Amino acid sequence: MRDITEALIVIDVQNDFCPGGALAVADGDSIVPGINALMDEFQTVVLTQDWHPANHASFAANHPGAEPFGVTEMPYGPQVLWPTHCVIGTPGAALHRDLRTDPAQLVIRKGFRPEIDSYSAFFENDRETPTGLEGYLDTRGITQLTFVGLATDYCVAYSALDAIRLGFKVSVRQDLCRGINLNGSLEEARAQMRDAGVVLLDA
Ligand code: VGL
Ligand code: ZN
Repeated sequence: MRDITEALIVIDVQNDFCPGGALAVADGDSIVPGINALMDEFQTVVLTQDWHPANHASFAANHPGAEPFGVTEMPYGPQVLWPTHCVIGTPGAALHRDLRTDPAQLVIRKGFRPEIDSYSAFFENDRETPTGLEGYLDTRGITQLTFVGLATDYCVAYSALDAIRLGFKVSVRQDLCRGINLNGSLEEARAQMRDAGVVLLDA
């Protein structure tokens, strides 16, 4: 069993990011058994869910003439326009049916404001509007985080980089993550995490 100061953060293991989903990550569901097993090592487990209203600004469908996977400019910077995904209350937004949820003490939902996307479990894409996760971890005395889930190059990487910025010790189990890899985003995210001091682990 890991120390009481450690937590496992399971990012966005939702149907829409798994094969058959609206924003499917190749092999996304293959990490579920390994994540389930890893939960037994941690005294604190947090799950996150991407959780968007239908009119969300990150959806290409809400930008007339725009195609999915294009980029637009938002007040907070460039924003990839995604296929409509993880709409609040839909089956695509549900956690994968085989993912264990009983060991989790907290489920954080993010991206629920129509006008701003949220990749990170800590902050929305303006990098300053908090989700509340930092306060939860701090007040519970947690200082070391292990990240797993989907997608390596977006929500996992943004979360891990914010965690470093906030002063946590951070590992990413790469074997228990899968990436979208849009225009080389996977290699870029790995390099950014490595440079920031994230420990990149494999099985
Ligand atoms: C994600 C793109 C859009 C993710 C969420 O979970 O990595 N990626 N929304
Ligand atoms: Zn999203």
